[in-house]
Amino acid sequence: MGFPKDFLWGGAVAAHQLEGAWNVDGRGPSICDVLTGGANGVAREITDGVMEGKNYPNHRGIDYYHTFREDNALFRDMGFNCFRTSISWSRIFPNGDEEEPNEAGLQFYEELFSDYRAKGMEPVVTLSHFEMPLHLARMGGFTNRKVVDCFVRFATTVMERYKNQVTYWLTFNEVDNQMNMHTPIFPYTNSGIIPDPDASPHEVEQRIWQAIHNEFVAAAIAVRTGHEINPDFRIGCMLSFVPIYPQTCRPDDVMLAQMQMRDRYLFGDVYTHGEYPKYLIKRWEREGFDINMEPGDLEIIQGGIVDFVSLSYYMSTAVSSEGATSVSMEHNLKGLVPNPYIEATDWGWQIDPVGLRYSLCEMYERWNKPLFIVENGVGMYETCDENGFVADDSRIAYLRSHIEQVKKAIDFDGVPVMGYTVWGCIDVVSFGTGEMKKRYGLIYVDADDEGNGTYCRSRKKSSYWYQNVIATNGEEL
Ligand code: P53
Repeated sequence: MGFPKDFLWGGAVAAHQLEGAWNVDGRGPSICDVLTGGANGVAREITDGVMEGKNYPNHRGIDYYHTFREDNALFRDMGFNCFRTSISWSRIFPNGDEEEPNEAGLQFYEELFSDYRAKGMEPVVTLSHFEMPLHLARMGGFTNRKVVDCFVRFATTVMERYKNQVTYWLTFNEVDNQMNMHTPIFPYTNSGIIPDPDASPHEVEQRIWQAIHNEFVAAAIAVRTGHEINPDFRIGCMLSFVPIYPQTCRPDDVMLAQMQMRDRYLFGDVYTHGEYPKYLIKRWEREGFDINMEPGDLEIIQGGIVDFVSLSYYMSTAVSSEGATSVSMEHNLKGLVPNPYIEATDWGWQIDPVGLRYSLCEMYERWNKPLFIVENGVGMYETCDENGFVADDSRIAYLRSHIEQVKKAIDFDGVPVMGYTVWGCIDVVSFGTGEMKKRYGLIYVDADDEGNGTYCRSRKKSSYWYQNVIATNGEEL
């Protein structure tokens, strides 16, 4: 009963949100380096290159590039047995389309991964976490087929180089998140599409579908190549899982929720079944989308089935067929309504621990693959008390209630869950808003949105709580 003995417990981050050192040791600019800082309710701006006088929080991150040994010691002290981070593509291929990689970038991750191992943490590595070299985004991101070749070269290079250091790989972070990006909430899509104000909504959607197809091909090649490089590799996809509930039992509400869930399910359907689902093919035909596929693409997709499915889980949403106002800026789906049964964070993310168990059951019963929760956590405003301590009891309550539901999914429902990593286990730059003050960490970082502060680290109350959770393998919550 309870969590399996080899359960992976740890934390999760992404290169651009914590490394900083954006232009050192040969690194090229990534798309995240031209994103300004936003605020709660204020979208980030994407600028045409780095502009004088603007605030680019990802340039500094929390300087993990220089502090990783000390930070990793804190993670080890908490008892993490795994750690999820991503490789910054533009450290390895500064522009993305070079023939040869940047050795200094490869060297950095070699040192980083060996430090995790030395401290007892299994690295879990995302190949592309919301970023690509800026040059590739300017070429159209994944709408451009050449970017598939660049990605494959990047993926092959790093999987070859780290074949004895890394076993767990994830392809594209929250690949499904781009389905919400028809709205100008995110300044670009995670497939690297920079908005074009002259494009019609139909053209925008056409580009997104093309990028998605190209990413499916790229991911499938990475899965196949990875298994050739090391048959012990376990390679997964990564989905942002936000279940959509019908607001009422009105049949139209139920149907609407099912239709909107397809925008999430379609990714896992392709990654685990190796083919496009019928409902998607029908939709492309009906809505006049014409996806350019090269001969052999469908076979490639068929041959690249993932070993496991990883997910982020933060919240659930609800929809009404009568239409309503949006409850969450980041999830500006049609017909979204507030769920009166649950509370939301200051950023409007609706807290729903049961929704995590519901999601795990839905995903496993649909896809029949082991699941890995690689992000879960809560963003909050926080300040230190006079002793420099953050007593983050509400974060403990959030994590406890979610881990309880994971336990039920394992014990009661029989879902094979491989691991659980807390998002932003150390305070990092928020992806959505660029803020430092939207904090997820179990470790506090003394820095503000403008980059002022000592950047000193200190453990919050939740870090001691989580340490005990790991030490008891989830028995004491
Ligand atoms: P931030 C929206 C909805 C769900 C997950 O997000 C999301 C987003 C993006 O805003 O992204 C993931 O920092 C993502 C991380 C991100 C984290 O959730 O906007 O994989 O990079 O930081 C939390 O509060």
